[in-house]
Amino acid sequence: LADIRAILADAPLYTPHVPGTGKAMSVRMSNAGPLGWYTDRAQGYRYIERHPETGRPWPAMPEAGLALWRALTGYPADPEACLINYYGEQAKMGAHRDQDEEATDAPIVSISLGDTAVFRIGGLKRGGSTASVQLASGSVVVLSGEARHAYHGVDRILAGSSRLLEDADLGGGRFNLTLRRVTRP
Ligand code: MD6
Ligand code: FE
Repeated sequence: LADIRAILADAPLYTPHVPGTGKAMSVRMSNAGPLGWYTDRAQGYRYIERHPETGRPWPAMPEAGLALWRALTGYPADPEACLINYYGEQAKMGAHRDQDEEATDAPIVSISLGDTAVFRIGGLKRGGSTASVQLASGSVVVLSGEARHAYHGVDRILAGSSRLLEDADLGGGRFNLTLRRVTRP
């Protein structure tokens, strides 16, 4: 949490917008590492090297995240992006697949802090059967193999289920960090 606070002091949360419609997402985002995931109305989903509002390079990837990646994935290269998602009480994330990375063989490691998320995961095609999993604070999920390319999303946040972010200026909510290898090593 201290690492996240330091990252956000340099690279503030921004509101991403869906390509085409330009609709604001309910989740606010920032990144650490050489690359950061970003989306806006005109150019859509992509990885960029600088914060879209400050113009500064993203802050360094937190060492604790790197250590988790190395311990859990066995992937022969380090992650290049640590996407930070912040969910307020009303935020959610629609079903999607993560497919903006060239390193399609690399797992994605997810770390959850704060309020519990009702996470939903399905299969490789939209509209199949899905499973609901609660991700409480401290949960770490590795999506690898076929699951790396499965549809998933966050139905809702269980507001008040954790006190971890209670006295941050955010006043509650949830952080989810996802570590990603973007380019092919
Ligand atoms: C979230 N997670 O937990 C959203 N993506 O807030 C994701 O979208 C996600 O957990 C790829 C791999 C793991 C994830
Ligand atoms: Fe995702």
